[in-house]
Amino acid sequence: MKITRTEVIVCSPTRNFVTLVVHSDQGIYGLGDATLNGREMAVVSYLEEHVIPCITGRNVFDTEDVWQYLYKGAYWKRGPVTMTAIAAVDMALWDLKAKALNVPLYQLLGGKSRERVLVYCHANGIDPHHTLEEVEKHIEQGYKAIRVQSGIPGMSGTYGVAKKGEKYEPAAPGLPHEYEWNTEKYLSIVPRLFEMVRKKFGEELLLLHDAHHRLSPIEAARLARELEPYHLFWLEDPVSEELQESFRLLRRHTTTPIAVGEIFSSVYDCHLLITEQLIDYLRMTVLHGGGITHILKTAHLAEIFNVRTGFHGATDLSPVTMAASLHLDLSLHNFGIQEYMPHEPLVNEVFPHAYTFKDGYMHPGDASGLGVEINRELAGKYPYKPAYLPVNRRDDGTMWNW
Ligand code: EZ4
Ligand code: CO
Repeated sequence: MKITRTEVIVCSPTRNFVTLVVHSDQGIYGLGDATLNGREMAVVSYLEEHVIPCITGRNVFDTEDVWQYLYKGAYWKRGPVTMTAIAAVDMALWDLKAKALNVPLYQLLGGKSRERVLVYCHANGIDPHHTLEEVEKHIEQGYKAIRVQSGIPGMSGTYGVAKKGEKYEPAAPGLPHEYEWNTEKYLSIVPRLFEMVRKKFGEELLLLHDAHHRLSPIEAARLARELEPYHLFWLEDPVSEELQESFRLLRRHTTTPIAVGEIFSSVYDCHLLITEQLIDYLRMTVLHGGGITHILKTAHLAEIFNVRTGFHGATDLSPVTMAASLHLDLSLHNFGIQEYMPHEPLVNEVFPHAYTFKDGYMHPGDASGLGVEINRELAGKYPYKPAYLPVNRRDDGTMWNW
């Protein structure tokens, strides 16, 4: 089966998505997500100018060779733009292969290791009391695991938290907004927040928290230690992820489990974290981590070193990535948990899909391939709109991580 024609579709049904459609000479096609939040058009150009001309005519089944050709053949390796573009091609080819064989993708990844996929949702409030209300709502919806984030009184706007009554969406139209950041205020509120949550909802609920790379290693160690009595499922992105060695310091000080990696783009961002067992959960996604071919290798390495997966699943990943993640989650033996931030109904209309949610668990469905379609006509009604994540400044005016 040969690749004949490849299209890139950019649309913005409430937020931007880039989708690759790879057609074959057997009349079927595969879908790949190519969305790099806030840098969408760089991937479009990389694909259209440099990738698509090189893959036309290749055999759809040769996913390993195509991957190596795009990665090693480019001379310029790694980086989020490159790896997202390669991932889009790779996902689309695996989708095509599974469709051609008429099996759901997970059957090509080792079959089922479990019957359903544990997911966690987000509960965000403008202050701790509002956050408790949000936790309660999500428990009522059936969630067994909840990421808890709260606005910090005295700080205008906190990343990861929507204004009261609004739905949380990380990217905003126009140029980047600016938020304030104050580490001391943050560090003093978070342990109190989790104390309140445990008191109100008991021990059984799985609790997670995301520090969004904002702490120094020793600050992160303090927070992780102070959170120990509340038994978190994980503390995510405690420190900036660029320096893998930072995690050594953190690990020496705490038994709170650590997750990191949603912005990693290859195994070379996390090989030390995995082989030294400095983390418990790896968040690198199938989308920003080079596709199914590369995430499989990385996840298998992690399995050997007792690190589990906890794939990124925010709304900036399209339903195509959500489906790919769920097929991996069902089959990888060292799966830990899957993030699930439901898309707006309009996004689900543009990308009809076979995956389902029930009682805190998801399933990729048994449609062949990834089990996702794209409604081109509807997608065409929502053209690309520039949007960015906010930037953060400390109160002394210097830039801090998002
Ligand atoms: O901020 O995907 O764990 N999840 C997250 C996300 C990210 C967004 C960035 O666009 O940190 O909410
Ligand atoms: Co995160």
